[in-house]
Amino acid sequence: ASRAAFTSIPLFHEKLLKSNRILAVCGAGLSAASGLPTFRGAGGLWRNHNAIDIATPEAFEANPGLVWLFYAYRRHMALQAKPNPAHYALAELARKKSGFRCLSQNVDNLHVRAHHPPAQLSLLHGSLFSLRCSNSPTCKWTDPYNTADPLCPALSPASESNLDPTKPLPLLDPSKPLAEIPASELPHCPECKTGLVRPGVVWFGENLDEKMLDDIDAWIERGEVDMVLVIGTSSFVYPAAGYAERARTEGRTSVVSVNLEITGKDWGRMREGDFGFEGDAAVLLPELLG
Ligand code: BJW
Repeated sequence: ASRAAFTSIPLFHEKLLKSNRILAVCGAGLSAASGLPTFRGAGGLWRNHNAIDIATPEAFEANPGLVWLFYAYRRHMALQAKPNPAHYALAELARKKSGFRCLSQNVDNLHVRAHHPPAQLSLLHGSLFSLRCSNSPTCKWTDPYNTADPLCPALSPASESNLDPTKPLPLLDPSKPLAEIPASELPHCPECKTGLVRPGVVWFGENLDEKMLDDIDAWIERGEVDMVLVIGTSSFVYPAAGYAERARTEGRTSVVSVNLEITGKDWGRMREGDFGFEGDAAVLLPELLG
């Protein structure tokens, strides 16, 4: 197939019209237009730390104060951010197509705030606004929805941030020392009293929710998938990165990439019936799904 066929909006609309079993796999690029930075590439640095290195159980173990400041900052930013037209377009698609299911790696709660039907949404990597005990699974304490900002007095420097990139903030200036927060000043589990409270997100090496994964597997195995939308993700991180190929049935499933940047390698991997739309998901999705 030619590049013209891969990028044809009329051909995409023709396929979408005939599709009901649709899977979307979303990543940080979906929320970029809401002002929230992605992990890899520009914006993937927080102070002089690589965001990826902070998103680990080892980092939390070594310096929970630093990791909490990062998450407190992300909670604060996500609370200020608003869902963008791409989140609304996906929520609308869910209402139009009963067979649509959205898997999102994003933890910013913007799908929920765009009223995405919950039964058609799986938050693969958890949520910034759920809390659990770092002794889990031994200690079962969780707080499924907590938007306190700041979460505790020691984390208040993170709540002075704003979405205006023209106003650099002391917290984000790597030349300004970061307050060292002792573990004693961080919230502790109200149940076991010994564990630190931690964000309810999934870090590298941690398991995703088993029931959710079983549920996704069952959905994929239930029947052939008409279309997989891969939106704003670098597709580096598993299991999310594997779902497009897992759900593909040769000759039936269209895999559709929506990304600010589609590489030569990505184009090279496309098969007949696939699509690639390069640009801001917040602009493209309303046009594609509307
Ligand atoms: C735009 C845009 C615009 C920008 N419009 N587009 C199989 C093989 C190899 C390794 C593994 C494997 N299975 C599991 C592993 C290990 C590991 C893994 O995948 N490692 C890889 C690095 C290879 N996976 C895990 O550990 C997972 N656990 C697991 O599988 O448990 C079982 C197991 C463990 C160990 C071994 C084997 C099995 C857990 C993964 C958890 C990931 N956690 C994080 C942090 C979450 C909390 C938080 O948010 O802080 O999740 S890391 C980070 O990466 C975050 C993201 O959700 C995730 C994905 O990033 P995403 O969303 O793709 O963002 P970016 O920045 O990478 O890309 C943005 C994209 O948007 C770019 O393409 C831009 O071009 C684009 N873009 N602006 C459209 N406006």
